[in-house]
Amino acid sequence: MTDSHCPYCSLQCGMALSPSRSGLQIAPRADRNRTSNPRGDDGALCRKGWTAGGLRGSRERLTSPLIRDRATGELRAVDWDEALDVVASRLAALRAEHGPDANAIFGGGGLTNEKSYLLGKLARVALGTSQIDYNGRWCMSSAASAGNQAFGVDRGLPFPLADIEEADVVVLVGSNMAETMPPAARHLDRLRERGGKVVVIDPRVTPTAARADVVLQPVPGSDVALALGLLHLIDAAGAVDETYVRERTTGFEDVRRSVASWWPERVERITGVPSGELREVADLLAGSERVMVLTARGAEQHATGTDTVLAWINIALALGMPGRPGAGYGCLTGQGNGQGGREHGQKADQLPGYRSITDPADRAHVAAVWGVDPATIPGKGRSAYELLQALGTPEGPKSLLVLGSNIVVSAPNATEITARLQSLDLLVVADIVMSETAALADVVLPVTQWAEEGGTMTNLEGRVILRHQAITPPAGVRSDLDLIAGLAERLGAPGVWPTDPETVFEELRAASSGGKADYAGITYDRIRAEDGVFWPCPAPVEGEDHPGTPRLFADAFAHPDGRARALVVDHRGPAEEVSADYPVHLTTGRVLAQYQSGAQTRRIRELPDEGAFVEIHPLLAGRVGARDGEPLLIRTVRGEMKAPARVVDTIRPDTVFVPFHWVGVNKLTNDALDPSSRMPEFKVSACAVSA
Ligand SMILES: Nc1nc2c(c(=O)[nH]1)N[C@H]1C(S)=C(S)[C@@H](COP(=O)(O)OP(=O)(O)OC[C@H]3O[C@@H](n4cnc5c(=O)[nH]c(N)nc54)[C@H](O)[C@@H]3O)O[C@H]1N2
Ligand SMILES: Nc1nc2c(c(=O)[nH]1)N[C@H]1C(S)=C(S)[C@@H](COP(=O)(O)OP(=O)(O)OC[C@H]3O[C@@H](n4cnc5c(=O)[nH]c(N)nc54)[C@H](O)[C@@H]3O)O[C@H]1N2
Ligand code: SF4
Ligand SMILES: [Mo]
Repeated sequence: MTDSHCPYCSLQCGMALSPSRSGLQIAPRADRNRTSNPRGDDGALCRKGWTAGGLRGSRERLTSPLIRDRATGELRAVDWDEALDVVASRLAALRAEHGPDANAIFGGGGLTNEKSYLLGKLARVALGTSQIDYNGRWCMSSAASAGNQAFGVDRGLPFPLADIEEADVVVLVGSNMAETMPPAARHLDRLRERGGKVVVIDPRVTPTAARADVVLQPVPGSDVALALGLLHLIDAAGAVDETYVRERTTGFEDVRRSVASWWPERVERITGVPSGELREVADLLAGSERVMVLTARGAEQHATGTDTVLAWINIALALGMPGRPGAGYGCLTGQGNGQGGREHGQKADQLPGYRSITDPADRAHVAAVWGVDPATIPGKGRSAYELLQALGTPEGPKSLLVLGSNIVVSAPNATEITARLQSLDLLVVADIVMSETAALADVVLPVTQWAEEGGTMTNLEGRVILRHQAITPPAGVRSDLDLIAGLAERLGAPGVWPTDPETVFEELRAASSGGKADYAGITYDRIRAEDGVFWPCPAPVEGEDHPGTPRLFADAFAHPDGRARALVVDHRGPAEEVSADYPVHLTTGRVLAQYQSGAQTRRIRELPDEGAFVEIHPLLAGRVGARDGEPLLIRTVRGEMKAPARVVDTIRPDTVFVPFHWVGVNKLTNDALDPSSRMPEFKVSACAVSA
């Protein structure tokens, strides 16, 4: 039996793995050695976790590098040396011809900390390119931007997930936790058994909403107005914690003035939420000792996502919650390493440990660890969507190396982005299966998957955990670390390029030391002994280990003056308003049994693979002549798709919902970006629906 964690979402449920004749045996793993801060998974797994071994023996695994034959256009098997030689020489040639930014990298929030770190180093040291970003921009980047602005640091949850049970009220804004991290929803049930209340804000009555006490169903894209209206009522009720606001925040008086005109009837007109329901929630928040606000993608995946999160942080600050036990604000990050993957340098503007690529002292620190001159580290590059949009254009990169993302399915405005990928001189994809993106590549590199390698992940709570290798990989695959080091060496990069995860982690510790996400005090041994360590965890002082930091903000926020910033935001609404031609709101998201672009889960036989569908209310279905199970045509200005109708009365009559796990809906989604996080507006566009 080997200790590991699930290959999928940010809950990173504990697993015990053992090899079996059919492949891999998986069992949930109880929390060991733990008297405080138990893991958020409650010792359980969801359906995806239980069946994750299905890819082990699968014939769909890639087991040989492939190169596209220029004459026939077909992919043919080659050995690793040939594949890496070809990639390295073409990267070098593109650099020689067009400069270092001709080569670009796209990473993923599912990669281990070690891989994210080494990928960032590959870009800056081996390729000298500024052009690296990752799919985390699709995910929680608006919450990250808001957290940095308001609190001075971005750790999704500043407290362990099980703290939910200590709250009096938990507000879930755009989270369908019961389907997207099912074991975590048990904390909601226990909170309610204790008499606590759950509020869900979602245009759909989801399985999560079915477990709530109050459900608000705003029109997609109207969350800022809703939050402004709640703060208006909280202030009117005299429920602002004036001492907290005075001592622990700045800017609150401006915020207070800015919500003065957001009376409930105005909010009702914009959000469709009856003013009585808004008052009910405001009263609940105003009268509770411990309020916890949690946002997820429904709140964040908008061109106004950062503003929505800031507006909710203002509510939490007004009530005096951040830093109080069992209360505060947090973001439920999504991908397996959604937290760690955003800390160690695969972002366009970032160096390891949350260091800034534009800060001279940060550059000097990391350059010393890498053994290079700080002047050789490039500056800030393009954000994910802007990077993809620039591919193959005269000013843009000519090559892209993809690790850990299936762009063809998951990027917004996907038809245009797919055309950009096809226009490249060189597309290299490292994957475990032939994803829709790998199928377009010039070179495909087959890599190991989670149980076949080791490495650390940082879960949604900021808890750094360790996956151990449990089984031997199939012949012909190599780890991402091998691949990165193999390219770096062929490119003649300076410094060391270890391929053993623990050795890479030792270098990451040094690079992050003194940064905001400080991992210097975390070791593989400590993670093993403690079943996870929370960052920041600085290096030992006088031989004394730092305990790690499960809870932030008890005494101070991370801004130099220790205070949180209350920031004024205003309602702008969706980038694309409904019109006579496109009268319905289209929103997108997830179902329990599929994960992300589906590259992994659609290949697991035990999981239902029903294809995309359109959730539609009976009233709207009646108007367009749609019948349950029969095909519907959905169009936006960018594209169209057909999928069967699922007629349900749990969705607003002015909105349809389509899951994104199958190719289709992202041909329709809007690529309008949030001005500060550069997050695309996946969660609302204007569409036309016909039978
Ligand atoms: N089963 C499953 N679990 C997953 C994943 C998966 O693919 N499948 N992916 C993981 C990842 S990476 C992530 S990021 C998380 C995502 O986890 P969640 O954020 O919980 O998932 P979503 O379904 O994207 O969106 C949540 C809800 O937002 C609602 N919503 C849509 N528009 C709006 C709006 O304008 N305002 C509000 N308030 N709500 C709105 C949707 O109806 C939906 O129910 O899940 C993780 N877990
Ligand atoms: N319409 C719409 N679109 C969305 C969203 C939405 O809500 N609506 N959500 C967005 C969000 S939150 C996210 S996070 C993205 C996710 O979308 P993607 O970025 O496409 O993420 P995955 O589908 O997880 O793709 C990961 C790929 O990497 C491969 N892989 C897995 N592990 C490894 C590894 O260790 N190494 C390597 N090299 N490859 C590996 C998998 O097989 C898969 O092909 O989608 C976004 N797109
Ligand atoms: S909740 Fe997430 S981490 Fe846990 S088993 Fe399911 S997919 Fe895996
Ligand atoms: Mo995500």
